[in-house]
Amino acid sequence: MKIVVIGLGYIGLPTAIMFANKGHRVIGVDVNESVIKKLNNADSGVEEPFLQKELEKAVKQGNFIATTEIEPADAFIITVPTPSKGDLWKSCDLTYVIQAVTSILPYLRVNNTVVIESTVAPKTTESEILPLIESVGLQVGENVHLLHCPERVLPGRIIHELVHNDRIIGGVTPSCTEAGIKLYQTFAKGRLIPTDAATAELTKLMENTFRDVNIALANELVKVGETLAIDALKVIELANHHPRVNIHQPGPGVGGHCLAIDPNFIVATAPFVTQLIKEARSINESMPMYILSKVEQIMTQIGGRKITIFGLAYKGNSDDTRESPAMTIYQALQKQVKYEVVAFDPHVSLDFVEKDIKTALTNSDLLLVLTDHSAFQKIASKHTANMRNKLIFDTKGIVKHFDTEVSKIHLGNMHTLKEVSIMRR
Ligand code: SAJ
Repeated sequence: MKIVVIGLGYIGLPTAIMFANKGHRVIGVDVNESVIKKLNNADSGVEEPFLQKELEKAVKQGNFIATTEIEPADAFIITVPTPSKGDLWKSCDLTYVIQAVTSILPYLRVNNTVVIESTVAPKTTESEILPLIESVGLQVGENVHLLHCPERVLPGRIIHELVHNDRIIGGVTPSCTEAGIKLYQTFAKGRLIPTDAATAELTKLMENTFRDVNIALANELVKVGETLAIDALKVIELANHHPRVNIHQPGPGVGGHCLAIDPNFIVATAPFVTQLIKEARSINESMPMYILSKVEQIMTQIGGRKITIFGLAYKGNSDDTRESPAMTIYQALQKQVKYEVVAFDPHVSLDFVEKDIKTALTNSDLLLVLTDHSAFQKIASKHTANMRNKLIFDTKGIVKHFDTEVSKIHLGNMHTLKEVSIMRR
């Protein structure tokens, strides 16, 4: 089969490679010339386990070619980004999807399959994409197949999860679903679950919304714990011993390109019946401000000046800073002239990030942990020795540092904040 994959990002590229390594001829299309060049030289350019090896295999066997030009194929898979629009409800911006679908129209032939993998608002495939496909004289469900087939993979495990996760295959008609199952079963080992396009779209959005709402519950619990002087982290730990309870972890907010964006796509399509989703979003969005107010309180109490931020990525062991609450907090503190703010993140290589952990912490008054990178578990006395005030504010519950000289504030003991005093070295 010949397959064109449009958008060679963190989903499109591994998907294209998986098809190629199952013997399909895959044409990967992207607008970014430098990405194309790298890929044709078998350089994936991203840190993702097994991807580089799989790409090398696909390029060597001649089954994968990257280009900026579309060409005729049996199947077209759209994996372009769908950011949030700047409107009232932060609805789904379909610009790239529409551009991608429009670009394949001249090449569409009878019996082709068109897959929208990009995350989209409910009913988009049927109401926005179907009319485009049919504008060239084809009939969806009759002589061309159209479906929504969302991805569910976790960065860091993309290759494994692409193959092994169950997948929702949502055709606009049952024959479209069948065509989708035929296509994906060439590499997927998980169950391919048939449904319709709109159900698939809402399912994908609800998966991420479930996590967003659950995290909001944990974040609200932190505020309750502070008010009642009860350790919220302990409450979560104990509650999760119940066999049917799984409260997520609180933190400085929710980042990334999925949880912070997808719930709004549901709200935007049904704004008057989505109070809980909206409230969860606003609780999670309030967290950077909440953390900032606590930092302010601490710094005032100790008369501190230098703040060292550990972690800018939106989640642990990732270099991704998209929608990162840590970035929001860093930027807000950075604007305040009364503070000297230094950021340290072993995964993020932005210009302003301090690379030397010792320099980052020397004369610091507060070590503010905003990301749960595994490396931060190993923060030890040798790192904190040169701090001016030995104080750690760990918003992710990751630091295991044991040293009676060091005070530790976390989201379970916020009620003790007023007792924080100067711990000069
Ligand atoms: N977070 C918390 N507390 C938690 C879990 C996460 O505050 O208990 C925060 C993280 O720190 C981060 C944000 O939430 O800022 C999102 O992290 P995540 O690991 O929950 O999710 P993503 O956005 O990296 O990936 C999600 C995944 N969805 C689920 O696990 C249901 C992934 O499987 C999806 O493929 C991906 O969204 C996507 O593309 O939709």
